[in-house]
Amino acid sequence: MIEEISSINGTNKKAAIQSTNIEPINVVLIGVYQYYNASIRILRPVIDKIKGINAYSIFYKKYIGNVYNAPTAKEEELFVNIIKKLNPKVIGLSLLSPYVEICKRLTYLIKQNTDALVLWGGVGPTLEPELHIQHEINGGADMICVGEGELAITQLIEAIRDGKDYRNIQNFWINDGEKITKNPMGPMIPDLDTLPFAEWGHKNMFFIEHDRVIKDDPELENGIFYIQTSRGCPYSCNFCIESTYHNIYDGLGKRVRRRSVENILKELKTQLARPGNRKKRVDFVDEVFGSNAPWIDEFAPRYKKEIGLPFYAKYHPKTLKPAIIKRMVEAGIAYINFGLQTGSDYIRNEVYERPGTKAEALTLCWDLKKHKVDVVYDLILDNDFETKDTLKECIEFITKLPKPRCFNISSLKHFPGYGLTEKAIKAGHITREEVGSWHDQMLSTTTEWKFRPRWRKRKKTRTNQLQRLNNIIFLMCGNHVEDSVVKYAVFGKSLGSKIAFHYINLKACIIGNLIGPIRPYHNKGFFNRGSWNWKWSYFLHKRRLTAYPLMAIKLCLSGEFKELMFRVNKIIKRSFNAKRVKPGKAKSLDEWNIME
Ligand code: B12
Ligand code: SF4
Repeated sequence: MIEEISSINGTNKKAAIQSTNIEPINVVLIGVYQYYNASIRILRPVIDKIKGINAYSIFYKKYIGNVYNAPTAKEEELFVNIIKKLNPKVIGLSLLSPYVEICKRLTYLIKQNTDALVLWGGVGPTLEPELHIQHEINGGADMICVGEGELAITQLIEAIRDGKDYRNIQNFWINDGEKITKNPMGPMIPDLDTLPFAEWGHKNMFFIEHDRVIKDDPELENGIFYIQTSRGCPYSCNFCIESTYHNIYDGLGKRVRRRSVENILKELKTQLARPGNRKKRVDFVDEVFGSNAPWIDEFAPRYKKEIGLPFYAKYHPKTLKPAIIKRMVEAGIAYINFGLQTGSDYIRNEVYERPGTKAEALTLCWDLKKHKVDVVYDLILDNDFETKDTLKECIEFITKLPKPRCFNISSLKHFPGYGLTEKAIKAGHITREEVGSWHDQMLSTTTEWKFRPRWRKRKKTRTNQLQRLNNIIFLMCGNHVEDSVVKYAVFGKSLGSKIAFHYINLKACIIGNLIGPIRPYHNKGFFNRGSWNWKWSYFLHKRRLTAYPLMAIKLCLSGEFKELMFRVNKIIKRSFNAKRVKPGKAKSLDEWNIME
């Protein structure tokens, strides 16, 4: 079946259309709140290669960490204008669990303004198909795709083009208003090399944000090149989607699939050879980067020689064996990211069902220090299963980590259907209704995603004392307090310790509120030292008018004049070329239950 996709990819569409005089059919794919969006960037070229089809993609608003930027009336108007103009026969939306209300609204606008068949696909429908197929939930979408979409959508579009019945295509569920047809899932794509590369800067792309539409792909201006070299993860931590995917995809093929080194390098070379290329680093967004010996033995020397850019990769601590670290260093890794997630073996093994011990993690961290590899650790706070003892264990554990320490701290989020969510419901920490609330999901994956210290407990942290310990961990992870002070405050029994404890808790709350959540950056260069980068990036984000001149001074001092010119040019272009539109009022999150 994969050969079918490859053969489709190989056809010369334009020539084929001319020879058969087919009137091209337009298809639109929509990704919400993410300009990178791997699924849309891969699915559009898959569809576009089908004979007689013109595929377009709309990136409806971009994702900014910890900010919720609701669509404005103007943005909706721009969206409607595009779809009316393209008049597509099929429109596909890709969504994560939190974006149901946004997609429901878009579906409503599509149905009001076109006759297109509307499909929903992505993580949300794959996790909870029974819910997403309902018209009350999806605002009238006709079909959902459960699981991987490349083959299913190819077959669907071909059937529609040829006027054939499309109701029995694997992976699709159909709601025709009277009955729901549920087709079984087909096998996963065994060989990822057969897929097209994620595409950047195609003329059929539209980006909607800040009350305007942009046609030039903003991702091309980004200095980092994102690339996915695999799908799936061998582990099954119960706070992660992989724990559910192992069940959903059971029996449908090998879950972890990795592209060949040749195929990955080819994609990188193609992108880096683009005129005006600005990529200075590569970010491998795989859940767990390659650790298979023959693969890494080929990847490391070839990447160094043929690409040579510093890169980031994510691992599970268990997969980071000394031989792999050596290879990664050879290849030129800029930093490795992996999850410590907790400092307690009980929380890791029993609550998160994640293998490994803190002793192993410490050995690994010191090994990486020996190899001079920068690391960003992931840590989960606001976990409703933590106790005073487990949080104290975590504090002690952090003090043992090599310095400088760089953390990425999240606030635990219970996604529908995940193993940990079921555990939390059973333990009475959260109700099924709270998990199912799209409104809360949107909040918890935007403004509430990163941990922020709080003066008073939240429902998740249960007691004020647990909240304070969480706050103090935040302060340590942001490098705002000496370990000796924390040890004295947390483990001491004296009155002085108690005072110190409340003092550092207060400091965490003030810093957290003034500077915002921790932004993880490695520690090189003047502005990137310790907590400096965190403050600097938040400042940049919040106070642009002051930040721009400061950034210009920084670039002048470091002699990056070309970069300075590029940025000045970009700001001028953005300000003067933007169509002057009256800004539409953004809806508040509470207004998102809307169908009129
Ligand atoms: C890489 C990644 C990122 C990247 C890029 C995200 C992106 N949208 O491309 C970055 C770092 C930016 C990121 C950010 C976030 N992420 Co993320 N991310 C991932 C990761 C590891 C892989 C996603 C991916 O690219 N997969 C490869 C693509 C090709 O697969 P796919 O998206 O599933 O699409 C296939 C099918 O679903 C289907 N399909 C998809 N769309 C459509 C549409 C149609 C019409 C059809 C027919 C089919 C179809 O076909 C596709 C190809 O086969 C996943 C984990 C995972 N295994 O999914 C988490 C994951 C998606 N992320 C998650 C979260 C929570 C986030 C954030 C909200 C975190 C945050 N607050 O910062 C943001 C949200 C950003 C956003 N708005 O998209 C959660 C989502 C949970 C949920 N239940 O919804 C996941 C599942 C991880 C987890 N915690 O379990 N993420
Ligand atoms: S190792 Fe990472 S990607 Fe894999 S299951 Fe655990 S959290 Fe998810």
